[in-house]
Amino acid sequence: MHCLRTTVVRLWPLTAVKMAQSLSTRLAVEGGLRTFQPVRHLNAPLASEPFLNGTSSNYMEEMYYAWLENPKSVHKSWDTFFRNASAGAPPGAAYQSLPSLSRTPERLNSVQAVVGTQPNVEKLVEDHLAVHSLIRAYQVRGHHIAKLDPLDISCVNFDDAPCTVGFQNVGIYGLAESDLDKVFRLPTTTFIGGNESALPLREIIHRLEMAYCQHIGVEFMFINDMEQCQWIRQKFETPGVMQCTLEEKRILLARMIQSTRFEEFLQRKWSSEKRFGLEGCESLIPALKTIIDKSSQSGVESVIMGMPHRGRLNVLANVIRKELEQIFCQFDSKLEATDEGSGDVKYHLGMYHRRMNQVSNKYITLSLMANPSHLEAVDPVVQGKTKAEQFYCGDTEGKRVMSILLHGDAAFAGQGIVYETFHLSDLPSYTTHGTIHVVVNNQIGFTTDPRMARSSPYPTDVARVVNAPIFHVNADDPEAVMYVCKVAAEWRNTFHKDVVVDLVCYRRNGHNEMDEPMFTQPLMYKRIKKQKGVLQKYAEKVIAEGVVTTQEYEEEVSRYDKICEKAYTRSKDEKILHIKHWLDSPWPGFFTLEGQPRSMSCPSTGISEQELSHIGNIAASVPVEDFTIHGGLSRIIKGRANMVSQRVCDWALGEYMAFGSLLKEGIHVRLSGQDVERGTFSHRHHVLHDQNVDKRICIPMNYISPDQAPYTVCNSSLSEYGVLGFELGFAMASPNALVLWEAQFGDFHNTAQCIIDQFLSSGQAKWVRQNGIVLLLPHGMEGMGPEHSSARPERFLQMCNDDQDVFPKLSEDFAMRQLYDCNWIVVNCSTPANYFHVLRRQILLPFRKPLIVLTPKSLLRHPEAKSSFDDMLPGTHFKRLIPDDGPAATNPEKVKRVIFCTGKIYYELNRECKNRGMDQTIAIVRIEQLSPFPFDLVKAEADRYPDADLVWCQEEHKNHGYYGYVKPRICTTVSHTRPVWYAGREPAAAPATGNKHTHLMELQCLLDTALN
Ligand SMILES: Cc1ncc(C[n+]2csc(CCOP(=O)(O)OP(=O)(O)O)c2C)c(N)n1
Ligand SMILES: [Mg+2]
Repeated sequence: MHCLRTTVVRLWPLTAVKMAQSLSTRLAVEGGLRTFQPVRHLNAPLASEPFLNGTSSNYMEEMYYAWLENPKSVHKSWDTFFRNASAGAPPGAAYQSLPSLSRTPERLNSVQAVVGTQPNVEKLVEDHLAVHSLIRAYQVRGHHIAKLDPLDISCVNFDDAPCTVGFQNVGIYGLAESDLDKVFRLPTTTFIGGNESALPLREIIHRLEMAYCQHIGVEFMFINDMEQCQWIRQKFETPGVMQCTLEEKRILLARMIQSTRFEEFLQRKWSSEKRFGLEGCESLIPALKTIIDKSSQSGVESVIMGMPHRGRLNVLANVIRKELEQIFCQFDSKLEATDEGSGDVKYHLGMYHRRMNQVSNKYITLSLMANPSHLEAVDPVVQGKTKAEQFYCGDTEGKRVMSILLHGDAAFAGQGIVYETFHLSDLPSYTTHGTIHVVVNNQIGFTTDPRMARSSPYPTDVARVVNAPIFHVNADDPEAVMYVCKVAAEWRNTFHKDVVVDLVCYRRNGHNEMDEPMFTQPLMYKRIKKQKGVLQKYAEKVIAEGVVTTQEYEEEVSRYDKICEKAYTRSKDEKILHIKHWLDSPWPGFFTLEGQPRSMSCPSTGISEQELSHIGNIAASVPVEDFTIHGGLSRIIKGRANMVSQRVCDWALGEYMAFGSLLKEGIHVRLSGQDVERGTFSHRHHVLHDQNVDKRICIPMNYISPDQAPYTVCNSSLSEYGVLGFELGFAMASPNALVLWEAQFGDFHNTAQCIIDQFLSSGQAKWVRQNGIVLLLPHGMEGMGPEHSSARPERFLQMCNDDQDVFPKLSEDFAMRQLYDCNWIVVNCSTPANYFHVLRRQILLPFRKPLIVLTPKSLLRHPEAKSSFDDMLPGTHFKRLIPDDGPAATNPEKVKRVIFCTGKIYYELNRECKNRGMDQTIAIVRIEQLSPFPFDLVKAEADRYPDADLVWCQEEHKNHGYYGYVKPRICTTVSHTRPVWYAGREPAAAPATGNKHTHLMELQCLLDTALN
């Protein structure tokens, strides 16, 4: 049963012993790094220093770290103390009072001027230390006692002892009530004084409570950068800094009206429809608008947003400003969509809109990315798209394009992708230079309360890993919300780092409007029923303040209601639904005005001899002077030069040719993934490292031609979900870039399964949005054990949308039509030339489809897996199927068996077949493009050998690999007139054996079956 929880407020300073313990640990850890030896263990001795007590230890810690940085930055007395302490002085002996501290007449006079007649200097120092400690305690833990929860049932549970703060409890800090009216000098680490450098203790406490313990709770003291901490202190401590102007209040009220009345309107018109309303967090709308206004004022021209279900329609209507009738007609289930594809529910669709920002008077483009139900999955996609837009407009510092991510409290804490996305935030090839995160913290996730949903006190703690400040705010105080949003936007604009706004609110209805929350949260919902709406509360406040009159307020309400009513009437006239109108990433110019491809053909993907040798020579060179490469690499480069002179390519060189030629044609190429720069298998070496100069690198691919497009190759963080999502987002921004993500080994793609299922395979069907991303999945059964062997092609093939039972109508443009109709392309190339062609085809196609390439491991160095330049010249193209080109093909009537296969097994089959002298009677046919299935070419092969057995051979186990996909399609091709036999491993649970010997036995056995 849900029970009301009260925040246990805690502002304990650390006790002296605790402090000493922590300090001693840190000294021990850091001592080695900072080279002062021997490390003194300060545990007991520190606690017994005459002047140290609980109240001064925080202060001492500050002094200590300052001293470590620069001994001159602290007073001489501290310098002496820390020197003595670290040199091992016995307890009580480290401290030496200095003449300057106690005896200088001027100093004494100035101190006495502050505190009046102070007979005891030691007491004076102690009291100041206590006050400084108190100030710091508010800065660190003021948010523990801020009134953040509109319902006052917050579940935030800090594992500290309970503590009372306020005037009556200063004793905890070693101060007496009689000290309240004494004046204390303020440290430079606070701004509560405004223009004053000293204040009475009573006023100090009052101001700290105003800054840190009202409706805003600021978490920032974990930030390592002192300048950033000071910046935040200034933003929240400066007296009067949070006050709004009359104009701001009026705008805020109008926005609160829009937000609230929009939900009410939907509720009135469609009371039984799910919409995941915003009731209980209506201030989200003014919050986002404030962030956008502020950012636009500072020069941001494009904002890319990602958000979950809650309040999405409201954001579309009132933030992005989608036409209301377009939103309303989505509620009409009878409206038919004109566009291809299966569409999506209204609270998943995206949107793109450019408009004038009224506050900044500048144009701004807002886009909300379409997303699946899978919470937080859109986060990296938004970041990738943002990065791409920054890249294309040369915005290297994130000043013109930015992202905003919205989150639910349960999802933010629970979904690992949040963490994975945060870890991209500061990486050079992935940073978007600061994201503003807004959490709709309604203190519940569906039916689960936070006590059961997370182990951290706040749902936002994950953001601490990247030193992002976190502003918690009571969402029932719209002015406080406004203020933190303003600061968040300024923070992003100043430091270009992530920041989190935690809107602590509630959810007035159930999870959706049909859901009964009282089943599971009875007390919470009894409280919510009594809770006055935030608009009503705010309207009463501003009317009482005289900001607006009741009449003005009511007029504004009815004005907005009328806008909704009119749009509702117009929505009735809509006859058809255009999913295209909900496109989040249009590609102007790429399609016709009707959204169709400009042609249905693909030119030859070959390139000229001259170009092949030029790119080959670049691949075989170090194009900068005085650059020492590793000896092993010199050999590789020499090998490349040899290949170029012999007019052949291996796999890496084929890839080089594809990338280099596209770059030369002005197509940006971006290759990202774990260790892609060198290549997991040490074959690629796209980034050369000077062996003598640290961090000096050279990327020869950027030296192909002076007017080429830039090449980006980037080793990524060790995340598949995050990085694949990011690259998918990058590929979304423009059709004129080849964006590739490579898995370290193909099977690791499954930790990114959500991106594959929800975006790649089904994205176009749901959101009429194409994407040309390429997935490179190294794989192959080579006795490396159950992992690293299979890229799980069966998973990709199972999701292909072509019909296994229908032999398609063949036409001249059959191959293109098939590609146009498919949801993605799956290939397994057996030659470098074919790999080269398929990569180039990706760009030369007049439309975009995701391309899944099952790439090889052993073929990277296989002497036979080489291609002649002849196969890459103008007029050549990607081969969907490679027929047998040996003796079998010359005399097809002699052929007894046709073995269809794909990828590396071809080389094993071919060798074995030749060794056994069976190449006259057995034809081996490679299916290079598995999906869409080359029905036409397979039919031609089957017809060529009419009397032959048909066999599918694969190295994977029977329930894995390609068999399940290929067999029914071959059967359909031959109209079920001939059986398709299987040669491969037996069904198994694991993708491969862990035993090398067994592996070889299995291989021999499958080759025997195939050839026997
Ligand atoms: C990855 C994922 N798992 C489960 C769900 C099912 N689900 C939908 S909403 C929801 C609760 C979300 O809670 P919260 O993030 O706090 O957002 P709120 O609905 O409270 O705004 C859950 C579990 C989902 N959509 N996505
Ligand atoms: Mg929630």
